[in-house]
Amino acid sequence: MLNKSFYLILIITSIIGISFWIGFNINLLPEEASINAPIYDELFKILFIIGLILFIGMTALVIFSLFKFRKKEGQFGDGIALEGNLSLEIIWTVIPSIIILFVGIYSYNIYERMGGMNELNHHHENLNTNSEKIWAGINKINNKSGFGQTAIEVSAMQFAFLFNYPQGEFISGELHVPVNQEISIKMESKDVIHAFWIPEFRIKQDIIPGQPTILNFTPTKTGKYPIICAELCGPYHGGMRASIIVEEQSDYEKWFKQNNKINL
Ligand SMILES: [Cu+2]
Repeated sequence: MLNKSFYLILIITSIIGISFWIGFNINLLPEEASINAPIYDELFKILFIIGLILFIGMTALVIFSLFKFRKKEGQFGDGIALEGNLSLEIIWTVIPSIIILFVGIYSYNIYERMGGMNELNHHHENLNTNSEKIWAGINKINNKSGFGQTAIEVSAMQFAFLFNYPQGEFISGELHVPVNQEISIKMESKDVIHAFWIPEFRIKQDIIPGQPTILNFTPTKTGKYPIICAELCGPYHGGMRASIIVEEQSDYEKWFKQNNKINL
């Protein structure tokens, strides 16, 4: 008996150990290119490890059962009927409840740290929003009122994104932003629900007709990253993509000057 539980503990410990090792050493996500990314990835790692423990544990149990409970020679029927197992039922109710509760609270904490729980409707100095209500989004992480230095308006329509730079009064098909600076985007849809998603930044927000939403983020790496519509919005939804170009401050200013329609 002691032998049996010893092996059981050994197997469970090694499954947990292997899951943690894979979780911390194998990265399935694209590169981290904004200050939101490392925060989000913490949660992903934990979810990945929980998933691995379940997957490896279940697979091991199925393989074990295939051999252990094979039909024996001369065996007919299914054996004695079993009715209920209170301790087993308590275990498989309590453990998942604890896991779900932990994931829920931890997700809330991550969303809060990314600025998702911050008040959205204080003064927006840089955008002519008047008293327009912002319905949803991610605010600045430091929860300072107002928009970041670089304020950009995003229009989404079937099947494109357009980027309006109010400070230069021009519209671009590509989103250019300076690196290591807080960017604020206000998003509106011309038709149906779209979503603004940059996988490398780990941010995503719905764009809803008649209900403006915002996103605040700070890119940390220069480069070109995809902007993807993540809400099935029509037959060419799959082609609704744009690019965000994160560049050094000087390159960004050069690009901005080339496009600027004010003070020419
Ligand atoms: Cu779309």
